[in-house]
Amino acid sequence: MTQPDKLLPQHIEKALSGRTIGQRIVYYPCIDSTNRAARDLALQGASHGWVVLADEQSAGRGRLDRTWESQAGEDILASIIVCPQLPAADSFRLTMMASIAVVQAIEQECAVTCGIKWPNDIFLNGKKLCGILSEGRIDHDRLAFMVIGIGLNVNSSMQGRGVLASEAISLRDATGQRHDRSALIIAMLEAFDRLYAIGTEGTGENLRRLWEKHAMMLGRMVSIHNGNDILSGIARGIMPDGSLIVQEATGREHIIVCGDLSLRLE
Ligand code: BT5
Repeated sequence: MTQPDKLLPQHIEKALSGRTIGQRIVYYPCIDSTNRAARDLALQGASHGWVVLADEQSAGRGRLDRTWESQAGEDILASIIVCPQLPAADSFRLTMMASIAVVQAIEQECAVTCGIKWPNDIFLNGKKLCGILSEGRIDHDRLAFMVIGIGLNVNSSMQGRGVLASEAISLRDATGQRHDRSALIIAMLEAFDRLYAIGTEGTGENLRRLWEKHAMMLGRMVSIHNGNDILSGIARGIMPDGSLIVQEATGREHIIVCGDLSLRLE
């Protein structure tokens, strides 16, 4: 593929027919943020499984009001609406499902292996390829709905884009080829649909194990930066609620709750 590919929402919807996730695709050529649009749709009663897609975002968001940058018509900007029957404490499972779905779709469609970096990033060749932003509404300690936003760099290039040039990567940067965004979206939503069934049952242990299988930092030295505090140790695993287990050189284990932290691989 040498030309920019067009996103074809009806084609995507058709390919996903019979599945819950992706049963309805709401497409915008340009929007401020697919997460914002999906949240408004959910508040207006959109059903579980609806997906918002855009070719361009004018105000793409990361966590803590950070900015998500993308190039018009080149990347994947998607937000999945789900209404899980889960306690709010289990919300991290949705981020896990999305992370694994992205890794599996890229492996299937592009034959590229990437890894999950706790808590919400997908990395390739040591650089950030994809970010996930899960936001939702809680009613009486249960999740009323969640919006899972996925920003995946596909055919854009990071060259000449300031700090992104050294810290971020696209599939095209890594492979030298353009990739079919619609095929990737279909594979990703199919995987999310499968993982949703696994991840919403029981304690979510099977999902946790799958996540750990793709996690790039387990068994490696990491440092956790929280303001001026730095904790260094080996990442040992993840708790069912998404907290990271880090073991210091003394053998003492710390449970790191996902928040305004940054994790670096040493
Ligand atoms: C994230 O936040 O990584 C979550 C990003 C989620 C974006 C999607 S796009 C569809 C949906 N609609 C939205 O409005 N958002 C979601 P965080 O962990 O806070 O990382 C944000 C940081 O990643 C920024 O401060 C930059 O340093 C970096 N960044 C920005 N754009 C990037 C890109 N295209 N590729 C890699 N890194 C990027």
